[in-house]
Amino acid sequence: MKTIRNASDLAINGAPPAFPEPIHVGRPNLGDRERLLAYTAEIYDRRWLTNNGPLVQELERRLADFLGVKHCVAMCNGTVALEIAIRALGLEGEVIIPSYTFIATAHALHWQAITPVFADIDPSTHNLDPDSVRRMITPRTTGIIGVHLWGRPAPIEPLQAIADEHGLALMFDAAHAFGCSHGGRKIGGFGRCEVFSFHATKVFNTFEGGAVTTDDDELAEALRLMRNFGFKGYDNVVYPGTNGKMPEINAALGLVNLESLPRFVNHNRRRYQDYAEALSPLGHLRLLQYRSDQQPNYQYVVVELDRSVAGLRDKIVAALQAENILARKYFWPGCHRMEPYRSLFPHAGLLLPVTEDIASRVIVLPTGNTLPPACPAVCAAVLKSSRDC
Ligand code: T4K
Repeated sequence: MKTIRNASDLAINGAPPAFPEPIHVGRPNLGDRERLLAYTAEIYDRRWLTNNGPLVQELERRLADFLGVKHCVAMCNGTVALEIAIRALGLEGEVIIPSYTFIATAHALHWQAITPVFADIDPSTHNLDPDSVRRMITPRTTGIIGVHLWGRPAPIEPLQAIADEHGLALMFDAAHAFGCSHGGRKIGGFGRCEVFSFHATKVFNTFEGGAVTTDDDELAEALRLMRNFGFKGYDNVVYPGTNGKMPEINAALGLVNLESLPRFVNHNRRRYQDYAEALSPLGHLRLLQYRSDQQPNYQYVVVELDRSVAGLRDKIVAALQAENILARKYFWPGCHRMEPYRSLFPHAGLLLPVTEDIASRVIVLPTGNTLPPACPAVCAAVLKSSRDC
C-alpha cells in the first residue's frame, strides 16, 4: 500500500492507485452462503416461488418482531413500497417531502399524479426542517413524508404535531433506517406507516426488496391487497392494486441476512470509528455525527466539506475515485434540480437554501462488510492532499 504524503502521491496526478480494485459505496452485506443455498433448495423442491410464499411470511413475522411493530408487509422494492403506502393512505393533491433525498421519494408521488412539494432541511441533521414544512402547507396538502436520511431519525414529534394540527397523514421513508432507533423505539412504528428499502446497497438487503410497517390493522390489510393487484380471494378485485410482491428467493436472503445483521452493524460501527479517528485532524470537513439517544446503523459515512472548500468537491471526489475509492455525492443536486421537477418548479431552489448548500458539500465514503481496513486512513490522506492537487 502506498503512502500518501502530499498531492504528488495521488493517483489523479499519475501515481498508482491505492487500491487495485474499486471500493464501492453500497457493496452488499451478505450472510451465510450455505444457509442461502439450503433455502434455495427448499424453494426449488416446494415449487412455490412467489405470491406470499412461506419464506416471505416467515420474514415478515421476524421483521415485525425485530422492529416491534404489528404488521410488516414485504414488497418487491422500496420504491413500489412507497407507491403502495402512498396509495393505501389515500394521499392526493400535494405531499410535502424533503428535496434532499433519493429521487424515489419524489417519483413515488409523481407516478400517482401527486405533487411533491419540497421543504428545506435542518443543516445540522440533513433532515426535514419542521418550520419549512409548515410554510409549505396549502389547502391541497394531504400528507407529509419524512425521510430518516442517513439512518438518522427525521424530527418525528414536531412533524407529528404539524400533521395532527392540519389533519395531514404522516408517513416515513425509512429506506436508510433499518435497525435504527429513536427514543428507545425502533424506526418502523412511527407515523401512519414507515417504508423500508432492502436494496442490495442497504445495511440489510434481500437483493431487491422493501417493506411497509404499521400498527394499523386496516392499513395493513389494504397494503397486502394492493401489493397483489387488489385481489381479495379469487376473482374479486377490491382495489386498483399493482404487483409489489416479494419473491421467495429474496425472502430467503432476508432471513439469512437478518441473522447476520448485528455483525453487519458492528462492523459498520467500527469502520465509522476508524473514519472518525482518521478524519479528526482535518479542519476543512466534518464527519456526520449521531446523537447518543439514537441508535444508528452506520450505513452511510457522510462527510460535509467546509464552505471554504466546497468548490473543490468535484476535484476531491475525482481524486478519491482515481484511488479506486468510489465516493459519491449523494443526494446532489437535490430532487428539485432533477427532471421532471426542475422543469415543473424552476424556482423551487429559492425556498431551499439549506438543501442547495448541503447538497453541494457532501461526500459519501464507502463502508460495509468488505471494506478494506486501510480505507478510512487512505480516504483521510486523499482528502488532506487533494486540496492541493
Ligand atoms: N428512498 C430513499 C431515501 C432511498 O435512498 C432509496 C434507495 C429509495 C427510497 C428506493 O428504494 P429502492 O426502490 O431502491 O429499494 C442506490 C440504490 O440503488 C438505491 O436503492 C438507494 N436508495 C440509493 C441511495 O443508492 P444508485 O443509483 O446510487 O446505485 P448504484 O448502482 O450506483 O450502486 C451504488 C454502489 O453500490 C455502486 O458503487 C456499486 C455498488 N453495488 C451496487 C449493487 C446494486 C455493488 O457493489 N453491488 C450491487 O449489487 O442508487
